[in-house]
Amino acid sequence: MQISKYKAKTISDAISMVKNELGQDAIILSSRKIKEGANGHLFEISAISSGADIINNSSGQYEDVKSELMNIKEMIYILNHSEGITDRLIMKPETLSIYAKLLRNGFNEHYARAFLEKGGAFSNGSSNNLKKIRTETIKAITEIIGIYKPFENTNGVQTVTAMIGTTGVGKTTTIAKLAAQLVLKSKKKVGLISVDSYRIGAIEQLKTYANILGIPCFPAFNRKDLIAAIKRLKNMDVVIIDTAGQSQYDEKRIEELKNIMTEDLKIHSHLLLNAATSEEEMNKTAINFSPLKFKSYIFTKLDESEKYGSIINQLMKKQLPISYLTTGQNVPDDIEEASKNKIAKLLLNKN
Ligand SMILES: Nc1nc2c(ncn2[C@@H]2O[C@H](COP(=O)(O)OP(=O)(O)OP(=O)(O)O)[C@@H](O)[C@H]2O)c(=O)[nH]1
Ligand SMILES: [Mg+2]
Repeated sequence: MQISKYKAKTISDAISMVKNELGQDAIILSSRKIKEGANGHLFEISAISSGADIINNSSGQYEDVKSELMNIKEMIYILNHSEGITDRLIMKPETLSIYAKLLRNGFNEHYARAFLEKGGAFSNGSSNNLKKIRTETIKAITEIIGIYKPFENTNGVQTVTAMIGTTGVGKTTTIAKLAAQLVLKSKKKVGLISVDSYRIGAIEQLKTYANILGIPCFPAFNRKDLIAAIKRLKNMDVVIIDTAGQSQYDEKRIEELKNIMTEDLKIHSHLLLNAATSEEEMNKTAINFSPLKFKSYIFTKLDESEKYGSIINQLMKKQLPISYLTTGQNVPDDIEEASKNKIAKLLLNKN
């Protein structure tokens, strides 16, 4: 195995030299900053070509070495895509590993950098305090997470909420979970309304849950029906309105829903977003549903998502509190009240 060393004024130049000589798949073994007299600092990289026979199958440590190499390869990829902060990242391995974790978890690159910056990762003299950088970065992330509890401390005032969101995001299932918990655990009187003028039989799914719980459930096809239904449920502590799934691109239908759930009815809407959807799609959904002035986000299907950075990306674009997280198809168990701790854990548990 031939280890080659490359020196250059910047890390990017040194990486380019490695690639030119050893190929795109070269493996970087180490990097360091060295002092070079009057010329100032230089970076030195030790590397080998990817074909080098450094893995001895019979050593018993094959898997460890392989996974280490995968990590290094990923780090090189990240460094190559970190224009502007490559030098700073490579000199602080701990910072690089937090950065990699955030990117792997779906954080938008710019936000990941901003959080690291806020965590003091790039300020002078902080290199000796890497644990602090990690703690401060996590703090910077959790600071932007707000929590909303739609059904807490209503002091006898009726809460009327509506679940809105795209088709199939989990509105009806989430309402069933919430209604069950409110009825069974919090001993609240709950009534349901289905506002769905598009699908014949749309109310059946909701009614099935309502029947199991022994709570009232009414359909409403227009504003007049809705007002009448709310009136019939005036003795309930909580009214939850299910809405027809809208395509996030169908602005006309979102406008129609706005004309049914008019502002004077003081309905608190909550937008459900599938945690697995792309950053762009999620944001487009939030923008297009914004005429309904929703009060919080509910992130659904966390169990189907491998990345949770999208939650933070969305908060960075439109900052609103989070009320619930849903984690599976089981009614009523697969729902959790949102909490900063829970979300921070989700975000940083990735290897
Ligand atoms: N894996 C998983 N599936 C879920 C979750 N929440 C809902 N679902 C499933 O997603 C599918 C659609 O759920 P619904 O509650 O009918 O969705 P909806 O938003 O009411 O759909 P429309 O009324 O058609 O707009 C069902 O199969 C649910 O069981 C969740 O947290 N995780
Ligand atoms: Mg539904």
